Amino acid sequence: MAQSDNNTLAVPAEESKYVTVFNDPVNFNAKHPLHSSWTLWFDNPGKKSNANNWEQSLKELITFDTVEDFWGVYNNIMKTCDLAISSNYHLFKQGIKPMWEDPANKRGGKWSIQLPRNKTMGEIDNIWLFTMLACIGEAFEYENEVCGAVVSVRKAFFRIAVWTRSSDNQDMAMSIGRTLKKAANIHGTMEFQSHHDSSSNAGKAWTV
Ligand code: MGP
Repeated sequence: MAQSDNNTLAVPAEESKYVTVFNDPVNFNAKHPLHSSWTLWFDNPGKKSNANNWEQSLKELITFDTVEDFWGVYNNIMKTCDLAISSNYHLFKQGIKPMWEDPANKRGGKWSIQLPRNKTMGEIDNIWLFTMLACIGEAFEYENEVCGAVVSVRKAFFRIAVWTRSSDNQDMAMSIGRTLKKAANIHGTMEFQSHHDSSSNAGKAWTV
């Protein structure tokens, strides 16, 4: 480490491959890049929505690619517990629309759990926060498999889901399900279902 002119410790850029706050401890303005850029979406489709017009209610809110910008977004949007019934937040890798029809999702599926609203009100904000942190922080062994995450606010429950790129590899799916449960401290059984089965209301595939 080098002693800079104003007596603060500075890491010369060539000594570290990462840009951290220590590269400029005076201005403290370095940002920590995420591996992927992520886009936050919101929707509240309402009762008149169906599979044909559902996309129209999707609103793209913001894209970020650093840790600091994630917190900037998180600290300035409404918490899940305060959202109106029928609302959803979708956090997806940039370029992937949070819908079954997107090329990245169309052969995929999702891990999900419905948590009773009355019992989960005090915990849902942290469960969603830690779900997002697991996604953007690449907690998953098969990171490339993860397309995004969704939190849904319904009259009787909150639903947390993580969407995957494929739905035919049980080992990969189980690994993601187990990691998600642990990272977000989710109690209860999560179910995996392919989007194809969700849209046709077919049975569940795997549980964790
Ligand atoms: P939902 O909100 O995922 O299910 O989908 P939920 O919470 O069980 O239902 P709700 O009525 O309580 O909100 C609800 C409906 O939205 C679906 O039946 C579709 O009509 C539409 N929809 C949801 N998604 C995720 C999609 C999608 O990806 N593509 C299309 N075309 N429609 C969708």
